[in-house]
Amino acid sequence: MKVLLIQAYLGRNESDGAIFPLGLCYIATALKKHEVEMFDPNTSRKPYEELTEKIKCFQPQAACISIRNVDTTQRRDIFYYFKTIRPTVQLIKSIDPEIKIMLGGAGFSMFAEKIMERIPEADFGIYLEGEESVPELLNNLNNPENTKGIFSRNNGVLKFTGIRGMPDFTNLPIPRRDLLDIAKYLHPKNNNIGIQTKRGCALKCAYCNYQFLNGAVYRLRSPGSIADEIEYLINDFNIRKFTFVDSTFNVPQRHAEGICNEIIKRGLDIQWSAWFDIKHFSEELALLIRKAGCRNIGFSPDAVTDKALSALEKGITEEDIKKSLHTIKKVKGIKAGYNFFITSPGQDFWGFLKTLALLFKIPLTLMGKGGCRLGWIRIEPYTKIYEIAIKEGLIDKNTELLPENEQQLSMLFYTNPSSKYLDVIARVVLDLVEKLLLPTAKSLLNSVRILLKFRRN
Ligand code: B12
Ligand code: SF4
Repeated sequence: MKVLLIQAYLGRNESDGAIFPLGLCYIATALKKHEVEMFDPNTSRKPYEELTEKIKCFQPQAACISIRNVDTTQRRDIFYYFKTIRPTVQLIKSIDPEIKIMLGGAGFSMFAEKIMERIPEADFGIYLEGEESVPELLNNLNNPENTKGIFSRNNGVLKFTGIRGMPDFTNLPIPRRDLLDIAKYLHPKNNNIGIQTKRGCALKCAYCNYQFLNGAVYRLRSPGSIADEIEYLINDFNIRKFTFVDSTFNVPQRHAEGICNEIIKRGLDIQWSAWFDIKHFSEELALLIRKAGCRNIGFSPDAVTDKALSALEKGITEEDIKKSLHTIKKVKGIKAGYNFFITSPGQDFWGFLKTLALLFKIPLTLMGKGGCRLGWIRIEPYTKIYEIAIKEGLIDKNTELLPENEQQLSMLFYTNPSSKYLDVIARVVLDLVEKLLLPTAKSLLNSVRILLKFRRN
């Protein structure tokens, strides 16, 4: 069967560049018995026109749309990606109503039933990881009830065949990357090509639904197969920069060490970034990852005070954050970005001030080796923060977490009810810092640099 795999159109150009659709690469690899092509509107100048052309030319019998993000999750950059999905589905059906349309992806699974209701033109929805369910469904298109993990319609009535177990990730083949022009995803600053070394996360941060998406038990790939995948990217595409897209790269720590040792043993000349858990971060590990090519680390301590850290169930302390800063400062060649929430459960006035101070403290401590981003928690389904927000009266059980528009989306960010005024102050301060102070500091620094250069000459 001819199958067209489509990455959902985000509806705008992201300054961080388009993300290479790793999920679709896994699906494409699982469809080895089918004729598969891929299309990413996010790298085209005329997304809908080019999609139309692709469909007319390839004439697929099935189209799989990967809904990775539904929105930005950023309160200061509210944008609702989801609004492009129904027009895309309608466009495909208008070209050929016989094409069977399947929706899937992390963003889809979080709101599966609602999305199927809001897009009645979609034939099927595939819940969670799709490597086993998609090929099985394609073989049973007339009897979808035989495939677990599927939303389908029977005389217009939506049916769900029930949750299926997660695929055996450890033994999945290396995902193919040859169906799109990978060069379009190269970005001067970001590593938009991903490699996945594990699925699942055993940590339980209160705002995160990773356990719903990929389970609470780690499914690990062997260091050898990770290194093979890196060699495939180098040899076939000359890609030497990428991100490990795992929940956290360094948990379990032995696995991370094994991967680094394998990279070093094979002498792979690469540069990569990854998310790291602060608790399991040490100077020895920092030295090892640097030797293996790590250049950028993402940390998500999310809160500063022990009270807020404990309310977010982070399993770390303020002391752990300080230690990590010290390590990054000491180990040359690695940069780190820290993410925090302005207001979270357990946040008080003191914590709020400390959080704002980090905007300056982290860049100054790391002296050009990193920075800090402050944001708000987007209340997502299958999280503890959803329950907390209901308990605190911020939302109620009937609040729709898949909003209709950006206005409704703006109401889905967590703010601590005991410190609402801090929220307003934070937004003003952040605007001031990002729009005025930081640009001024940067241009001042540049002027000083130019002046020094001029004097030297
Ligand atoms: C790594 C990651 C990133 C990295 C990506 C780096 C890279 N080079 O790839 C970075 C940090 C850049 C990033 C950025 C963003 N991300 Co992000 N990211 C993730 C994360 C942790 C993993 C994604 C991944 O690669 N998974 C590995 C692949 C193999 O899995 P997969 O894509 O889910 O695909 C599987 C299934 O979903 C399914 N499937 C996928 N597509 C399809 C299609 C069909 C038809 C079928 C049947 C099945 C199917 O099968 C696949 C194989 O099992 C997820 C969380 C998660 N656990 O999924 C968030 C996540 C996808 N991101 C999210 C968000 C919001 C963003 C940003 C918008 C944040 C921001 N404002 O900057 C941006 C958007 C960037 C963009 N242009 O798309 C949200 C989306 C939810 C939402 N509310 O919209 C998630 C779910 C996290 C969360 N819970 O909030 N992200
Ligand atoms: S935020 Fe990261 S570490 Fe915490 S549960 Fe989610 S994936 Fe795991």
